[in-house]
Amino acid sequence: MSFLQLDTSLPFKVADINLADFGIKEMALSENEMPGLMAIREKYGDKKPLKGLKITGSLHMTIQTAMLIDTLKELGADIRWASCNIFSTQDHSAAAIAKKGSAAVFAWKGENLEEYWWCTHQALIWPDNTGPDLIVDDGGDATLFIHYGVDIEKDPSLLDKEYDSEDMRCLVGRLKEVYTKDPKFWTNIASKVKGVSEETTTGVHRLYQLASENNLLFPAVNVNDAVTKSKFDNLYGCRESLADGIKRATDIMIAGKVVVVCGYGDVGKGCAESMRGFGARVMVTEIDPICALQALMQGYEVITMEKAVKMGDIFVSATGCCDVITGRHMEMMKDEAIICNIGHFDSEIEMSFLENNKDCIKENIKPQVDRWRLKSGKSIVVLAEGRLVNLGCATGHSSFVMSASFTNQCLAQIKLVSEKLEKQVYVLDKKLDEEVARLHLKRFDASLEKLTKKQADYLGVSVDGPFKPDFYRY
Ligand code: NAD
Ligand code: 9W1
Repeated sequence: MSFLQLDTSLPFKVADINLADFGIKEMALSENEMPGLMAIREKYGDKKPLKGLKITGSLHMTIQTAMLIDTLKELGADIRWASCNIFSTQDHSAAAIAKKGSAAVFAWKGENLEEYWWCTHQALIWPDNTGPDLIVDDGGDATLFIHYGVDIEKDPSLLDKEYDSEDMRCLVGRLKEVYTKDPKFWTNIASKVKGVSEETTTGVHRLYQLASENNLLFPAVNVNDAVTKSKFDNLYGCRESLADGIKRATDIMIAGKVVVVCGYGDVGKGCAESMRGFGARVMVTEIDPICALQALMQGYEVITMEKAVKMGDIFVSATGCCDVITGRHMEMMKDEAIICNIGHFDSEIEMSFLENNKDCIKENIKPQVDRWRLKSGKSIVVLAEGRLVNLGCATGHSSFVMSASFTNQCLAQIKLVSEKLEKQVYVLDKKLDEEVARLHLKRFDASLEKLTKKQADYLGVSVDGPFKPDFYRY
């Protein structure tokens, strides 16, 4: 197998370095919307808690991530970066980071998988052939790289296995090359890693699995489950980016339309509220009686897909489940109904019904917008090929949302270097969660009540928090 050669002396690889000034201007514009990150710079800029530490990042190379990188840099870190997704890089952001010299960055929009794993590898190894002290991971690929490298060094027969996924074939191809040169390479790298902070549900899930099998090679911090991360991602993020995606794709008027939101969890709650805000009549489908009742208490109609399919003008899946909008549903929909997904990245809409069916004819309107003519002669409009509409048809979450998330990342990195930790998965203290929220209050004219000693005793909490018990759900 031929593959892309590692070159640790390369300062960066981006699509177009000429986009840097645009990226730098957008970064400056985002400062006002990323108050958490700016406050971290202010608070720790002098102390430099990450001084001399090498950080590998594997996270969407966007303007918001560029702001995270510059913040970690200001805390003293020496940084290498790759995107965690082949499509999510904003090329002007990557160029900005390259030109500023904030990090050695290897990322461009539209990498192939071979290139993707080369970029991740490039981000993991420094010019002196050492690895990171710390990892910022989103989805777990940088963590996987090291862990699978070590697995192979313990059991080289893994190199000769057949791998189903193209991702694994690319990764193992690279690991094979490393193994023939140095059969202890990743074991040495892993022994020096102080820890990883993980951004997403999927990545966190992998970490708990590793920990439960006693195979976690370094401490990990679960950033995903901070309230100031997950609520912003799921509820407030999607509440704004769903409409952005639908409108950029179709320019449709939402007022007066019937919007069917499938799933009324955090994402569904945000989507329903947003669509109602535009003047749509919103209907909800659910399987869970508690969430269904919540939808009713907000004044939404709760019905089955069976009934909803005939009424909806716009369908939004937000369940995390599979086969939520099926071919059978599509056939019953009104002519020109719009269908989109903001939940699980590819399982919610049965795209195979359209794609593998000679009676369904695709007419591409523009990138990420297709009109499919069905057997009945009626058409439906499918956004982002059934994948995430807020990423495919818009640009993901706003800076403010990402600021909350990335402020947690910074605090997680500081935790990893300032505490003695076991090879386990930790969550951030509730007090830090409250701190992240507090830093974002500064963007507004908000001032909080302060508990007296008597009131604190009355509530059974300390005057300076945490203010809620561990099991509290926000
Ligand atoms: P959640 O578990 O809070 O909500 C999902 C809801 O869907 C639940 O209430 C569940 O009962 C319901 N549900 C499950 N199967 C169903 C079905 N067949 N029909 C109707 N309802 C059904 O999860 P969440 O936080 O709202 O996240 C939902 C999905 O959105 C996840 O896959 C998550 O990864 C994804 N997500 C996407 C983005 C984005 O930017 N696009 C951001 C955050 C989360
Ligand atoms: N993350 N900076 C696409 C984003 C892909 C993406 C993805 C975000 C951000 C959900 C993170 C086309 C940014 C990211 C812009 C973009 C995500 C996947 C962000 C929203 C999550 C699988 N997941 N996210 N901004 N692509 O918005 O880092 O425009």
